[in-house]
Amino acid sequence: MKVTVIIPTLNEEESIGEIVEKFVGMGYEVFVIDGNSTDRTREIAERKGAKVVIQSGKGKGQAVKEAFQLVDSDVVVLIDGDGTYLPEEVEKLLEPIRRDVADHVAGNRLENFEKGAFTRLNLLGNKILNLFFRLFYGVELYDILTGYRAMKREVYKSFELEKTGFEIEAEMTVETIANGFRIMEVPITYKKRKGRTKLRPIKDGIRIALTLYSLLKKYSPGRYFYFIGSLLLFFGLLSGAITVYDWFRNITHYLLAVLTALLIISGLQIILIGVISDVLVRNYATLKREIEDLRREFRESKRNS
Ligand SMILES: Nc1nc2c(ncn2[C@@H]2O[C@H](COP(=O)(O)OP(=O)(O)OP(=O)(O)O)[C@@H](O)[C@H]2O)c(=O)[nH]1
Ligand SMILES: [Mg+2]
Repeated sequence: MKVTVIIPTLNEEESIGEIVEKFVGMGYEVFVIDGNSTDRTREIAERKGAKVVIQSGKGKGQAVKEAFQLVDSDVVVLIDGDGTYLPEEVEKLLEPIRRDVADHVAGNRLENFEKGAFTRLNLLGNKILNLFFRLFYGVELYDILTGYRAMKREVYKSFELEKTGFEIEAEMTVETIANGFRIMEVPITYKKRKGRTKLRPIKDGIRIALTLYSLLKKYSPGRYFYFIGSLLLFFGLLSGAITVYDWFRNITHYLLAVLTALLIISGLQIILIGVISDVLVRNYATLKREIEDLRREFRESKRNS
């Protein structure tokens, strides 16, 4: 199993050296994708034995996406270059993949983090976004925004990533489950960052929340449509109640009656669209998963014969 460690960096000279050194020491290939750092990040990474490429665009998301195109290993490990994650814990992420119980393993930071690793705002933001994710997606994950994960080739090559910034973590999580792959979390250590943060908590937090809602269309369009449909239905029933109530009092609302019909009919139709698209998406995910299984069996039987 060939493993490549991908590290997106932007001005991380204080921490990048140690991370690259440790992974190279363990025998892994290291690929640093840099966002045009103005400090010594690239120089240090190269000296410690990493392959360094400057990303063609902007943002962590764009960098990760580009790295996935340039790398073609059986497994990639993605880790931030700020010294918050421990290279020596990489086996924890790789072990479920080796045992073939998961296709994507995410390091959960929220169980065991060093004091000061999260600001109060970041911790709260993470908890809210994860809760939002569990409610809307119905998948039991507790740290969807972690920066330490391992993925099989099938998974990272299947991504159709669109976001260029810090929404990328949410996008990778959703794409994995939408494509029918098995994702699991393992607890990892999370330390206080060296160097300066690139995250703007409020702005990026809102972007991540909007991304999670819009991606729902892809994973479970049903839930996306139920929300809008129920809203129309609610107002339709409300105006209907007023119309009928007044009709008994000998007041007739012609316009309101038309509006009621429109709201109720379109609300119900949108909900129905939701039901249909849910069925379609679910079947598609199952189909994709089965094709993957077949492909794997085929490859294995070819290898054995
Ligand atoms: N290539 C590239 N890397 C980036 C860019 N922005 C951030 N990064 C890297 O992505 C990783 C995560 O960024 P951080 O600033 O640590 O964001 P965070 O982990 O969400 O926030 P903190 O809790 O402050 O650490 C770090 O290794 C950054 O250097 C970018 O535009 N391009
Ligand atoms: Mg960080």
